[in-house]
Amino acid sequence: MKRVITYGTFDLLHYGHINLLRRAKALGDYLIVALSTDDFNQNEKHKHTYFTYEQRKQLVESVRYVDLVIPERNWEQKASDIHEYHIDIFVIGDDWKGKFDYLKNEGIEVVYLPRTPEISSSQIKKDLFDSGNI
Ligand code: C2G
Repeated sequence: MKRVITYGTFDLLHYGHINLLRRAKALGDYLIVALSTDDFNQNEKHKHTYFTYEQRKQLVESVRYVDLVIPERNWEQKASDIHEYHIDIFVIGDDWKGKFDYLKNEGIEVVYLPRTPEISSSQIKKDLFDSGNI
């Protein structure tokens, strides 16, 4: 049983996120998503999300590729998560390429997947604003 983990905010869940989750799951048998909490988004990632953690959790849990959603509370928890959840593969989009190579020291694979072009939560908000729909 190959266990995969990925991390993110996943606000305004869109097909770029789904593409990531689908490919991440395809690398193993069990996919955990560590979902950034509201505090972590605001204080560390400086992201203002449209949906709250609970709302984003409900959405991500409904994705067929996701087996478990846990909170991502800080930048430092990844190494301990890997041991706590017996992870074999860490996956994230290639906008983070190289940033998490240190996790290989925990004895796991680190995989950066190409991002889906032209879609992002901030782009959705901008397009809606520009179109006068909000
Ligand atoms: N993603 C993607 N294609 C897009 C948008 C996002 O592949 N068009 C991927 C990102 O690369 C990431 C995941 O979807 O792997 C979630 O995206 P975000 O919510 O923007 O994640 P981020 O804020 O980068 O959080 O500790 C790691 C951070 O929590 C990662």
